Amino acid sequence: MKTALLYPGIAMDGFACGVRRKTAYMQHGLCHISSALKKEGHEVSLIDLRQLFGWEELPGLVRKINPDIVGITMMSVDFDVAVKSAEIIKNTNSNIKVIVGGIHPTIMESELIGNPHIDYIFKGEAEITLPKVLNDIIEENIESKVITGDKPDLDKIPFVDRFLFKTLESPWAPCLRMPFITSVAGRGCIYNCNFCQPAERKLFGARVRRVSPERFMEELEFTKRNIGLESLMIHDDCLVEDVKWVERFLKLYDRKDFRKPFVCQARPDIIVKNPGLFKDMKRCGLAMLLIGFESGSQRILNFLRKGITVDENYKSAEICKKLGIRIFANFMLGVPTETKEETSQTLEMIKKIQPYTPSPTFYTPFPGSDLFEYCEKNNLSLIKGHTEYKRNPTAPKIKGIDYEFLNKALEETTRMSRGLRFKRKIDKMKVRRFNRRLTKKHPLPTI
Ligand code: B12
Repeated sequence: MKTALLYPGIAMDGFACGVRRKTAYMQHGLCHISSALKKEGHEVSLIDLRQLFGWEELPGLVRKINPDIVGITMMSVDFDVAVKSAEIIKNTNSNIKVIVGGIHPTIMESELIGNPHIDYIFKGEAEITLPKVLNDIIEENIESKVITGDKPDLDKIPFVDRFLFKTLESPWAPCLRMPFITSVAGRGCIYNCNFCQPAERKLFGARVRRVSPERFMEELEFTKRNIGLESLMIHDDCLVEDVKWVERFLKLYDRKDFRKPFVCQARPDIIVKNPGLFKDMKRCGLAMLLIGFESGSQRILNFLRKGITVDENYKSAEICKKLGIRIFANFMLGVPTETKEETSQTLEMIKKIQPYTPSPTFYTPFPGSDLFEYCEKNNLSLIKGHTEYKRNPTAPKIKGIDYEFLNKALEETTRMSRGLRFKRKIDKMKVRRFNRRLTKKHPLPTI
């Protein structure tokens, strides 16, 4: 069977953003589906809207690929683009079956069920179930419009298909070198923050499943051999939650030919409880941690069910500074019920922590989360359409929040981060020099 997988991905930066290499992340969900389908002998192509210059290119591409089925992935922010893509595909060839999957269809089936251009809604993970039902979908042997996927054992599925997206991924931080790759070691999150859960539990289940450190390392070696690997981002929501997993991984990664700079996400409480682990990570290449500090107010942290304290925020930052680990600091401004005094406590925290990269965002109620339900129930949301489901601090999100005040707060954080501009500049220069030397010896691979 001929399958085309469609990555909508233009809601943030528009058409052609991938051509300009502004955003060149691969989408791991589609890439896993690709390898699972190829293993069963199906032909798989990609339609990456980020590589197109406008909607007018889509029908021609669909005709050229001439697939039996198109699978579209979607986050909430992708909704409009995904739905429009489905309509164009059906108008181009009404025989093509259109199936949507990913986080948004899993949690918001009701928004898609009546759409005449969508044949099937896929909920949950696809590697096991989609290859099994593909023929039945095409032959219209499935009665229900909704299909639910079984959860795979991550050690038993093929490596993610890194060749599906035809571009190399772009390093987004000054301390990361080319070739840069992203990776996902596990699915699910044990924490219960109300700005995220229960959406992820609905998609991946209550328990976290992780690939074994051995298999993860095998995949990195395979990638290094076939694409090259000079820096790595591990996307997991909270990789460091499983200390034993990380310790085993470090043992395997701590080799002269590896020890490449890597970044991952962490929680302040875990850093405070396990400083030794982070020391080892730093020795093995940890270049930067993306830390969810979220707020400088204990009341807001409790309101968010984050399960951390203001004190842990400060202590974890101190530990990272001592160890020489760069901090990419995530903060939320304008959480429902937040007062100006509480926002100021967050600003004070950014000022004191002096992160390498401060990343303050405007709290955004994402569908599928308990805080989204709270905003709906209390009529607090100012979000008018799906494309506004992004936390970039560009538009008001919550009623009762003074966004003029928040914008001033944002300006202040930019001023505050000037101190570290020099450090970022030096990193950039060093990495540029490294990339130049490397590409002289070995030109960057093409996929
Ligand atoms: C990596 C990541 C990113 C990366 C890369 C994004 C990318 N291109 O994939 C970056 C940093 C760029 C990013 C950006 C954003 N992200 Co993000 N991201 C993640 C993260 C941490 C991992 C995604 C992943 O790879 N998962 C592993 C793969 C294997 O799972 P999967 O993609 O869900 O795919 C499986 C199933 O869903 C299903 N499936 C998926 N697609 C399809 C399609 C078909 C046809 C079928 C049958 C099945 C199917 O099968 C797959 C295999 O089993 C998730 C959280 C998480 N743990 O999943 C958040 C998450 C998806 N992101 C989220 C958000 C909000 C965003 C942003 C909007 C944030 C912002 N700036 O405001 C942007 C939007 C970017 C855009 N679309 O342009 C939310 C989405 C919530 C929602 N309701 O939409 C999540 C869930 C985090 C959270 N809990 O809040 N993100």
